[in-house]
Amino acid sequence: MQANESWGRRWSEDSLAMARTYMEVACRKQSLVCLAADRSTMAELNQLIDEVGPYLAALKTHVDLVDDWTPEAWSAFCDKASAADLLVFEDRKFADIGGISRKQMSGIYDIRSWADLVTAHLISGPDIVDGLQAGWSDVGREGGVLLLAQMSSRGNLLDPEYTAKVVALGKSHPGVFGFIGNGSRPDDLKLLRQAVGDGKLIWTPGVNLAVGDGEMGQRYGDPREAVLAGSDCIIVGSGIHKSSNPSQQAKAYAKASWDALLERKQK
Ligand code: S5P
Repeated sequence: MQANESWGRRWSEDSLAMARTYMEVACRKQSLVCLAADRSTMAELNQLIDEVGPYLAALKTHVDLVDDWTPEAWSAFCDKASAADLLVFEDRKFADIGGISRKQMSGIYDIRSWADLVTAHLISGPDIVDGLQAGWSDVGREGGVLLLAQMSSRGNLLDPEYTAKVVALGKSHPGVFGFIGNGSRPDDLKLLRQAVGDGKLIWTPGVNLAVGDGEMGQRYGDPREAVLAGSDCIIVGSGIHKSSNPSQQAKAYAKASWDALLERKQK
């Protein structure tokens, strides 16, 4: 199925190249799943791609939690992700002023050279998006920024007023790929989608086929409900990588998310 058919208004109203790239990958893979690859060794990370790569559209990393990280091993890992037709998303949650964020895209991890997407808080103001985009431009690459509009963890400080400001500033910014919303609360997510409109994507962590509470204050909602409420990508971590059968689980998340997109399209 063509991306414009599956994604409807989201496809026609979104103008960021990386957003369309994502929508196309999701169609090829028939999956709206981004795996939160929260593993701390290169061997485990590579194993995850081997096991579940076919069922994912993107891979979310926390590069700074890898114990045996080397530039060479990381580069091979990114090549492997690319061969598996996956976008690479570094969940760095940048939050500093624009100029420093630009520099933080380089440094030892050199995120600008391999990440297609990064997360940022907008607490320091909208220049952070320009800083991150400048980071990619510095190496002749393009990428997209996902702004944290909501969080899934209990007690977080991103209240509705803050969310509304992030959405208002982010939805008209050309460097913004979309927003992180809370997948554990479909009603909140529907409101977020109304505020965002169709021109930007919403990606949601806090999603698990087993709904309820996770570790250390994490909360979970159902993948289908999240997509029907307006999520364009479900970010799933432990639901896949801590399962006794990761590939079977990844397949189940892919099916739930893709079927929900097709169901949403009918509405
Ligand atoms: O609000 C948030 C934002 C993010 S990006 N809540 C989150 O849990 N995340 C990330 O999603 C978090 O950093 C982790 O990598 C993933 C959720 O993992 P899980 O194991 O709880 O599914």
